[in-house]
Amino acid sequence: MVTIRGKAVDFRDYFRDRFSAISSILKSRADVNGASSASNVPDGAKWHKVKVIGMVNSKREYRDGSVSVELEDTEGSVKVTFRGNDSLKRKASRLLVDEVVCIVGVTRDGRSVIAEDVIWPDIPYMAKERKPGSPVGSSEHIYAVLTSDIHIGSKTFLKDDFERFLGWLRGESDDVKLKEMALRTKYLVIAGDLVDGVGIYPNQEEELDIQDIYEQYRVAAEYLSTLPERIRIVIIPGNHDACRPTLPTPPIYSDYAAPLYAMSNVLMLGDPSVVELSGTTFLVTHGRSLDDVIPLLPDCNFREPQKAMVELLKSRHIAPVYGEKTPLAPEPKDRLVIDRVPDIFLAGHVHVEGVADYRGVLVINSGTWQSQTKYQLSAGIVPKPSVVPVVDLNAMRAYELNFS
Ligand code: D5M
Ligand code: FE
Ligand code: ZN
Repeated sequence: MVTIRGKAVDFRDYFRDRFSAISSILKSRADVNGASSASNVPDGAKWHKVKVIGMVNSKREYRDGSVSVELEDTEGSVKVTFRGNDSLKRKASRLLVDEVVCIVGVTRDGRSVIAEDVIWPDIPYMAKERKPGSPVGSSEHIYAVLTSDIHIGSKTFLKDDFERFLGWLRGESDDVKLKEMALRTKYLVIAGDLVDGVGIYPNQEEELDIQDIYEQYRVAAEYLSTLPERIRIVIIPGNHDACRPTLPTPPIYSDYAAPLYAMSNVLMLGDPSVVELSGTTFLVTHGRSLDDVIPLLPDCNFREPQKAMVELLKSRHIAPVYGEKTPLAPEPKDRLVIDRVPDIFLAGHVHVEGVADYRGVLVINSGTWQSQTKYQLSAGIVPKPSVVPVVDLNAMRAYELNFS
């Protein structure tokens, strides 16, 4: 059990670990070779080229489109200015405070740098022909069904659609192809917000069909118990689940979700989790930080959350921005760093299903089983419910099934 005091010194150590972990990832890139750290940029008699690794401490965007950034390491900082062409300014506006990057530019005094390029840690290209989990030449296709944000207990939980989905998973489809997929499904991964919870936001009780959190988990377990035991179910918490609110989040508390813990085919994990299923590596998170990063990232929006997830992969961090809506626990090791590149990166939370392929990684947002809530209506958020991504783990191909 890790106890977090949450004092300033804990946050200092937490950010030091983040800096060192992501610096290492950056340094493994050939194009970052020879980079210095923000506090020891070499000076000289003339302007000369430098590469500087640092954490973005602050960022200012000016009316003329130029951007200045303070880049720091554990010992000091350097000021970086972006001027000039649009492509460079776009890169500057993509920079997130608290992320760790390498700036390529020129300097004379070693304390201020004129930027020419930004290198994000990013992920390498993954070999396309790899077929995780399948013996060579095998035609035995295995499927993983990915979902999240079921919100059992909410008045807006789409019970009929969800029951239709469970029926399909039990193999009750008339369609031969769909039935075959269901029968070959080995895994169901639920990326948080299994239930709607209690007391998550003011006056939530008015929008609840089931007022008791124990009852919500009992109903959840009852639904999942109708599935064949051969389907292994992996569940991580979301912000509506009975759990501590900070990231990383431990598994849903066992005293609230006892009926789920009692199921032999259910695996309760934390957020984030890396889990290997039939040779395929899944990185699963609920995706709360998407609320923070989507408004900050150029070209990202709430209708295509998979795009912002790709940016998280480029930043190699689950929640790069600190101090917004996503509370972080300052553990000694930053477990939100995306250390190992997964085959599948799964999140939910935004309630919009979407799939992208980024450098061979399947990037998937698993949508929801909840129709538009009052809050979402007032905020102009339009969910895309009852659509489920199903991945053929041999072909690494995603299908989107609609149960509405
Ligand atoms: O969040 C579902 C989506 O709706 C997610 O993008 C956040 C947004 N949302 C929902 N309720 C709120 C409130 N009260 N404030 C801000 N944003 C909100 P979920 O985790 O299912 O509630
Ligand atoms: Fe949700
Ligand atoms: Zn959520």
